[in-house]
Amino acid sequence: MTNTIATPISSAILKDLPKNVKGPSYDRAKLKEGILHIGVGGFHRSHQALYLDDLFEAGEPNWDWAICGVGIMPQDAAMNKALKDQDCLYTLVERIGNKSSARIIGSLKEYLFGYEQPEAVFDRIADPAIKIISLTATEGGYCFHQGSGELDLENKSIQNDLKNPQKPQTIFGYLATGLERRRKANAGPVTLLSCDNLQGNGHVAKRTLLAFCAQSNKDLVPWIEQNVSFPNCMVDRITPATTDAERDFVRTTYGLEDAFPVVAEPFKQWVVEDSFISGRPALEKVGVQFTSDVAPYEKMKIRLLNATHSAMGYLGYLCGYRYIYEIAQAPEFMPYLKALMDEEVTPLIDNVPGVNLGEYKASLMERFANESIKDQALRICMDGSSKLPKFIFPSISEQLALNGPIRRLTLCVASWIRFLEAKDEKGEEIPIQDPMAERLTKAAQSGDLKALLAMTDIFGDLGSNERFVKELTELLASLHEKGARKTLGSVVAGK
Ligand code: CS2
Repeated sequence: MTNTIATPISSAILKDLPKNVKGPSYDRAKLKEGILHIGVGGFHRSHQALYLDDLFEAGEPNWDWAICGVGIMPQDAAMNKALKDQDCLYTLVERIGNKSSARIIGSLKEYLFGYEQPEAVFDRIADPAIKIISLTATEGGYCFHQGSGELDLENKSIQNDLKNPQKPQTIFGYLATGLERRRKANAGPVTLLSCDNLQGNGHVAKRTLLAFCAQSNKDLVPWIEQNVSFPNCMVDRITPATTDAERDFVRTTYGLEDAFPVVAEPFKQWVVEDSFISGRPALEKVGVQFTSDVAPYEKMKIRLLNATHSAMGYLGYLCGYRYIYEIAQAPEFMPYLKALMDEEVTPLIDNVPGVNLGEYKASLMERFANESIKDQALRICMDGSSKLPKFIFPSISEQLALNGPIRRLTLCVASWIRFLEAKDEKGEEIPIQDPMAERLTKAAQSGDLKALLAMTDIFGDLGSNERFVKELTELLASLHEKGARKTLGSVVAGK
């Protein structure tokens, strides 16, 4: 913490911002909420909220698409307080090299803390002015079983929501109660736009929501089928978690006191399937790509960017690195990451219209190496139980079916399992953040690989593939016997 005197963010400072900070030039009072967004974290605020802010800057007739943000997790209390204290304004800083630019984003008009006021969220879902409900619920937030692909009805939070529809814990409980109210109020159709890193995120959202409603509100199922559209989309922007370092940076560089700024890389991308049942903002004016088939973009992004992130995160952490840029710049990692992308993932990627995969991969390596955003390895290592099944396992399964190479991808799985043992090579504790941490760490520490792989809700049927199990066993043994660096060296050497 530094002692610089800084101006707290609020509407009042917008007319007199520091010279090096941009703010909304449009009149926020004119904005009306047309989008309800569940999951207002760093990513939503660096991505969707920015695109809308850009759109409002572009002028009329777009004023009906402001965002009403919603937080449903107890840990959203800090965001709730920050946004309420700051009139829903926050600083978005883009950083690369020694350049940075800051801007106050005005597209978020209101924030509802559903954890404390679920009724307010249900009512807003039923408000006819809301035409789009968008989601960043994280990969785990859709609660589906990896083996069957179906909603996991055994999940404790899902069971809570089926029993307590007025005090839900998951997106499904909020959506079911809110949409039931919308149906009864005759408030019209609505789009449910998932913005999570899942292939076919719209399909997943539809399948899981309908499965939930089949248990909770049967009559709602046909209404949803006719009145809700579920576009798929690919979203991309590397956005580290906000820490005191970002708050200090905003204070010292821009003279602003922001309880929850967000720092991101300059790159951003959004490719969206154009199926919005109740209309949509003209986001094509500000760089969003609308298309009829998002699948190739999603697959490319998730299997290359997110997968390589995971491979860097676990193994990099075990090697003693704490930031993604350090790992991306480490000479010993480069050939590993390149071979993982080129040999094990690229052959699985279909032609992506307008994209040269070679250039795409080179740009990923540059983005990973961005040292000024200081993306944390531990942010990437969070929630492995829901990330690996989406980012890594599908490529392994597809390569197994082709009898293709899986060594580097399997090293990522072995590193994750070694990471889950929760003690590093120096005997220091590894902080595991995963809703399944207890179960996974117990199995990883007992060295019972069979028991781990038997968790089909995570591993699907990978545990029954002999070749995969053999390679995983070897790599895990090497991580224990030789350590992370030497194991990386042997995999790079083709051993
Ligand atoms: C990361 C993503 O969490 C992760 O594992 O790979 O958050 C990544 O930074 C974003 O998807 C980039 O668009």
